[in-house]
Amino acid sequence: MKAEGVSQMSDEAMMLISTPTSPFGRKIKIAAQVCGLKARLRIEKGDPWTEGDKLRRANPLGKMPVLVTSDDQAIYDSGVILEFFDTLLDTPRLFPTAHRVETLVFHALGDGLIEAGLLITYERMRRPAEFSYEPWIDHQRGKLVRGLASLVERAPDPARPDAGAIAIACALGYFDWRKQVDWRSDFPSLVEWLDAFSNACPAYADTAASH
Ligand SMILES: N[C@@H](CCC(=O)N[C@@H](CS)C(=O)NCC(=O)O)C(=O)O
Repeated sequence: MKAEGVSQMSDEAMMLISTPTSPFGRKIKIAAQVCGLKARLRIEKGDPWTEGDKLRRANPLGKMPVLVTSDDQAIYDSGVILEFFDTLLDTPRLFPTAHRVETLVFHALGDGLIEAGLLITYERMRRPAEFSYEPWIDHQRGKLVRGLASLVERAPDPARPDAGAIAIACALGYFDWRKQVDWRSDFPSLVEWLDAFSNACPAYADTAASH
């Protein structure tokens, strides 16, 4: 699969390699609905832990999500896939021109929250308990606490499902599942933010995985 030279496509189908629970994959599923591209997506399950899995063939880093176009071009990571979706529209919706830099920063914050949460979860689930290193977990949790506190001060408009709001909503949904932080108790104003986002963007509820 080629990873370079992405060509503009017509209405052909695209394969999304992900899992039902991947928070980065959820960003893509929500964005596809927001952009009216959902019908073109065929979702295939990837497995980062298995040698020879289609995920590793599509992305040498073995990370999901990966989008594979009808002409067999592999596009990753999730932020690049979002940028790619925008190129298929007449007017960008995920990184709107009028708010592009602000959206990129909120998107980076959402991704960073997911990454820190993922590192905590991997430390707990993948590393044998006797090797688990609590200061590292605390270091990652610090990112979650500071990041969420910054969102209490200033968050993207929850009524506008752009890439920044989508990434932050997926981070909060991921913490609901894996409970790296008790964000609903510690940051109650973000509960209101997520409710408002969910009302404005039905794709959020549609993409909730049954864990
Ligand atoms: N920066 C990447 C991160 C993707 C990522 O870390 N995905 C996780 C699953 S949610 C994964 O594939 N982990 C397996 C691994 O890191 O080997 C993106 O935005 O797509």
